[in-house]
Amino acid sequence: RIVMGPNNERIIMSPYGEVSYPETLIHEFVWNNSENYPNHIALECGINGKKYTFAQAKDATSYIGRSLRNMGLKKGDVVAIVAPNFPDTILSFLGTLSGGFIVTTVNPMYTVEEMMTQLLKVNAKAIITSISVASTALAAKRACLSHETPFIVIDDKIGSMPEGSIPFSDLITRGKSLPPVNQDRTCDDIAVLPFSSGTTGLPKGVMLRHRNLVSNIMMVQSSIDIFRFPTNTFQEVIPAMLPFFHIYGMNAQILPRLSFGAKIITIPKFVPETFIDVLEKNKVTALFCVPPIVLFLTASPLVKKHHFDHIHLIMSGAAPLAKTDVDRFYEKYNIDSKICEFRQGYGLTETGPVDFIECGEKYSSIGHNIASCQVRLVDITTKKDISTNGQTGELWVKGPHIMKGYLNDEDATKNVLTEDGWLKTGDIAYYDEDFDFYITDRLKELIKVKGFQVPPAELEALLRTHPDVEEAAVIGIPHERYGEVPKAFVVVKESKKSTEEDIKNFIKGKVSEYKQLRGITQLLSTITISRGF
Ligand code: 4UW
Repeated sequence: RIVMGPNNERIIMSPYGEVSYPETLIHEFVWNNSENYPNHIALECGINGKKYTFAQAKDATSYIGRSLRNMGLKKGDVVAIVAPNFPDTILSFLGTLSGGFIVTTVNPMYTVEEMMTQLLKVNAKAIITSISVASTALAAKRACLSHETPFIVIDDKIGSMPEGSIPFSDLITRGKSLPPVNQDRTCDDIAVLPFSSGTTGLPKGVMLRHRNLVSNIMMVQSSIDIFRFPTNTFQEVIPAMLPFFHIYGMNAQILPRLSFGAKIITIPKFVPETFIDVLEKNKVTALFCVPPIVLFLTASPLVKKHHFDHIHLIMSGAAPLAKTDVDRFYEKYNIDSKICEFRQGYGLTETGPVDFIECGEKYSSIGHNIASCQVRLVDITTKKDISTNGQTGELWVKGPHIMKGYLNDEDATKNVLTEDGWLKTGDIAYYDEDFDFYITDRLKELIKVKGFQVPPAELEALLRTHPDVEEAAVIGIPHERYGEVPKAFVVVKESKKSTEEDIKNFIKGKVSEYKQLRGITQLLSTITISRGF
């Protein structure tokens, strides 16, 4: 398993070998197999039942691309998609790519200020949003983009769209009569710019090429046999409650599963009753979760044994999975762990995202590196490769799935990507005698709340804009349900009178809910104010 590199690096190769993947653009790859099942449902809304077959979805994406070109957008322009999970959100994504553009996915929970920051960093040339988010997205657009920027709204509820917006459905109907777009992009062109703060600092656009996304899907697929292909009598049915804007929802769940013929049932927000309703009404076959949802499965009285009757796979990722939660799950429902398997994945936005998947029953492990993913474990003080199992070091990964770099940020790119292609993850890990890996800690400045990124630097910068604040530092502290929550240490200028409550309120309106220094009772313990140095 170990190959020595030219500079004495100890490279841990994947037990699954090397993967081959097609030189295909991601939006074409997704429909690669669809001619075998054109009339299967590809996308269905878990709220209103709106559906598209594979044939309809594929055509719709082509029409969307044509319409965007027809609006004057040019090859390589960036389109911001700011919408919760709907079938049309996924079609917007694939349609934008088929028009020859780049997508940046924006968290629809963002405040106006957070959206503006991202829109400006990517120089967005169009926005696609949904009615529920439209007023925030419009305010952000008005504040930072030109008046002519197309503002397209997913229009399931007719009549409540902001003035001047373009109904999303028009893109599909008008596109039919427009000429097809020449697919003159290569696999090395950028496809998507999701945002990540990486190992330090503020969120940055992660430049993922078509190649990164396609190779990563095939790296997973050729490593582990988790997924069943459709037949005349069987189709995977997968609820999609993890947000599409985040790389896990995007390229570890929705796009790969769609490309292998699954039916995706979109859930715009994880509301327990909505989720249970989807489980009741559908023969769901696989669940993609973050640890708080695994906890929900084990703890909520709404979840019943029969909900798992057709489920053969439960994936978890984006934050550490507690073995006790998995044990409790099997105990509570008395389900055979060989029939309904738990799998933990590990990865990063910067790696498109999957690097590791656990395939046995070591539930606290992230398992082996997947096909074509090379790994090094580097001692954080000596900077030499770890040579024995059980010792911790920083995890480095390499392969065809690694990002090109951070958009317009060479320094940040150099900090994480070495010249010979190794990505420093900022995570601390060790491996056991079977080369199963375990994440033990984070070296980088990142807090994960329910699997979502909360960059401490962002909160610290905001706190410092408060007139009474002298200095501020933010860390993550463990939280029973969310994994971690942000805690601030704030030094208030001498003679100033701001209270914990004032500072909490100051932050409140400026960042999305999950980034806030939390709840009143928690706040007393999550924010410590000391006066003067
Ligand atoms: N255990 C401990 C884990 C784990 C973890 C991620 O927001 P990002 O950039 O990206 C993600 C990606 C999630 C993901 C990848 C592959 C996969 O198979 C899967 O689930 C099936 C999910 O969240 O945050 C990256 C950071 O999140 C932490 C770790 O610190 C990493 O650098 N992280 N997965 N299983 N920590």
